[in-house]
Amino acid sequence: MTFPKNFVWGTAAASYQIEGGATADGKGPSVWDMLCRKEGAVYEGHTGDVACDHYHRYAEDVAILKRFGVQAYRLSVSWPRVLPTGTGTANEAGLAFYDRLVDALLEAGITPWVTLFHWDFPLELYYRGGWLNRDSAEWFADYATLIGRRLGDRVKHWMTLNEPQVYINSGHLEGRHAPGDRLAFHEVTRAGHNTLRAHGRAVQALRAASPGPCRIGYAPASHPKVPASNKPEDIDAARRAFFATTGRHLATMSWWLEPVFKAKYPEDAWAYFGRDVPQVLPGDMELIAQPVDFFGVNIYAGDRIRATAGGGYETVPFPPGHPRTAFNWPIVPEAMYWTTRYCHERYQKPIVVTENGISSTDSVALDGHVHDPTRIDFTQRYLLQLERAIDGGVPIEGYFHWSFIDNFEWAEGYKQRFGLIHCDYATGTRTPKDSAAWYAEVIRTNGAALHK
Ligand code: IFM
Repeated sequence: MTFPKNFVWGTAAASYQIEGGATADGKGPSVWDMLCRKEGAVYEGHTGDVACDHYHRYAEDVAILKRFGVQAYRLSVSWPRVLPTGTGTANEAGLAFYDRLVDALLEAGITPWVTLFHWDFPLELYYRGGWLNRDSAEWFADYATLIGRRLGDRVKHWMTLNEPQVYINSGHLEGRHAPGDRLAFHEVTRAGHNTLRAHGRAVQALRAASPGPCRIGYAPASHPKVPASNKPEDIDAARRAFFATTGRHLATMSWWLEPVFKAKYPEDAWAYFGRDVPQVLPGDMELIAQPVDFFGVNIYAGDRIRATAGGGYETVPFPPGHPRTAFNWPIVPEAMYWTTRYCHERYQKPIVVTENGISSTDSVALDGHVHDPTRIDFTQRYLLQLERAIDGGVPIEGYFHWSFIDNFEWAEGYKQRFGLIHCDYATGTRTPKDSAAWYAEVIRTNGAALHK
């Protein structure tokens, strides 16, 4: 009943969601800077222009992470901050910011885990076709080389892409996320293929640029499916549902996992998408399937699945009043157990939970504190299920709570608060929530506090 001795306890955030400094020191615009200016695209017209002003307040933020005993911090680099037009001449001031941040973390005894791409795609490259352009893989490789060379002496943990499901599907098919497009489906699969090629090229580039050994992973979203009962047929039904293709979209798991871990697209999707599948040139699948060291997975909500007569399965609706987050996502702690288990069974990679957390309607109370019992309860339940997976033999190396601090929740603006630390966006004041102290105790006891 214990987490392994070297288990990594972390928190996570991403550049556009917290940094602000949208035009500071030569930063170029990203597709999110563009989308935020489009009327109606983001809740109440919010933007990431200032966000938590982490660009200027990073030292204070690192001090807070240290105070709560956080062992590792997952950050992302803003591509247009370091390469304002996406390629070509680097912006020294932007690179210097990540130097300072990484140095401050190391100085505080916190291991930086760096994601290369968490959705802030350079606007200039979007005008050159974005992910639809086959050259995007080379643009991304050059960016990866730049960052690997600059930070690789100090950063040993990398992730290439965060949740391609979301920026490709919501950004290019549904138009809800940047760049806000509603493309034909064959174009969406092309964009997806190129971003997967970019992942492969980035793995190669990071390995080549890194001065010593490093660990490289990938952080897709998950759409957890949990069995409605412990009956073997329901467990198998949930497994099949988890890996299945169910619609003409790319918000699935297998489309993003099979190429990376098995060098092929899933057969069911390939057959179903028909003429809309991407053109795969010789060498593409080998490139996409560059060996990675860990499988990062982001876990939030989930569906309950049961087997039906005749070998099918169906989703079991939640009963009325089932607990939900402020985002209205159902709370399904078993998602942690089944997702990590199904992913490990199939791909046999060490797993890191690169995101997990809850949005709630937190505010500073009269007593000056932020009381967020639902976050504590949510995290405790999910972590107990993670421990159950570890006990069951799944090699899980770490857990990153999303998020370190309240931040810009994409199309939802600042409405959703996911942080362990409350941010007053008008003043920038940081107030640790009750959950931050609770999580500190979980970290300090290597998970034993979960049983109190
Ligand atoms: O805030 C996002 C994050 O950027 C990607 N994963 C899900 C989080 C919560 O929606």
